[in-house]
Amino acid sequence: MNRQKAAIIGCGFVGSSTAFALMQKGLFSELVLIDADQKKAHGEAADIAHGRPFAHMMQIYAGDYSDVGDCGLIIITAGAAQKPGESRTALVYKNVEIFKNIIPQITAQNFEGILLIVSNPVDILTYAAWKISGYPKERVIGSGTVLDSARFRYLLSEHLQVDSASVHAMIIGEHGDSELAVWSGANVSGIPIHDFCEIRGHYDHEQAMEQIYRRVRESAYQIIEEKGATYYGVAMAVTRIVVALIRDEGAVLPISSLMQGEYGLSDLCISVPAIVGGNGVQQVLEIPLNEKEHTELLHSANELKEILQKIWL
Ligand code: 6V0
Repeated sequence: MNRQKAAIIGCGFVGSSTAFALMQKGLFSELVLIDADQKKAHGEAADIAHGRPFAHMMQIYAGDYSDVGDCGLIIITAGAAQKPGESRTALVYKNVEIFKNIIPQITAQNFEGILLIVSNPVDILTYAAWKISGYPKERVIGSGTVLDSARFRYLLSEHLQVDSASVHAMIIGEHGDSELAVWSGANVSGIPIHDFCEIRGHYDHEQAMEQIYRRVRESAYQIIEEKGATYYGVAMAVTRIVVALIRDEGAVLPISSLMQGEYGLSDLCISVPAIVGGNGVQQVLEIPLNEKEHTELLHSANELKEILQKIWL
């Protein structure tokens, strides 16, 4: 296996933006782009390759499944995307069928690396990829609520006028309408969020919490309404996960992975904080949640379970 070689399957808005972001990180020496529309994959590869003199040495080219066997990482961004007003779960049947086509073509190549799923609904498709591939659970990761948590930290940082890197806060659960904000653990450099709000002159906690959470949840809908798709934010979120994997960081990120008893959940993929390193998911963490948050997490898991019961894998 060549850990410096990766593939992206699906070169639409999200796949090509991710390739562009990865080119600038200099993590890989070889990046293969695969799409059902080969012409598109070729065009995206050429466009990004032309920026190489300003970035890092990396071969980027349009390929096919015969190129993925020795990859250390495959990122899947193929599939239908949300239309204005459409929920992520509405994509499920179409995209599960696409995964039934893609995953066996990967396993046929004796791929031994990590599968990183980005297509929506990401928690359902991460479970589908795990189930169809038969790979160990640590090797199948969904981008989960890494993007939602970034949106959350960004909005909190705007509210409080501090650097978003100093804001520690997470969205967990489904990457979708039933996700929840872990307010009980949110802090700015160790100062509990409500205390920090007061330091910055904000006392309207209930109202601000509701508004910020609503804006996080509605971000994708709003952007899709305004420009048709979301891709730069997710490309940066995916790049963050890839850095953790390739540099074997042991970073704690709210990715989607298989639950086996954590939080009382099992046999589904959902986003909760996990330690992410070179071999994928090193450990799922059970962070402290208050009663309301725990109930909301169980509700979110139930929503996913209901969808899983309706699909055949
Ligand atoms: P897009 O621009 O329509 O691109 C999808 C691409 O997939 C197209 O180029 C298709 O040709 C290709 N494709 C379809 N079927 C196959 C197949 N069987 N094999 C190979 N390629 C195929 O969509 P976009 O890039 O905007 O979105 C891609 C997926 O990412 C969607 O499911 C989105 O909902 C999802 N997103 C996930 C996010 C996350 O945080 N996890 C965020 C944003 C979008």
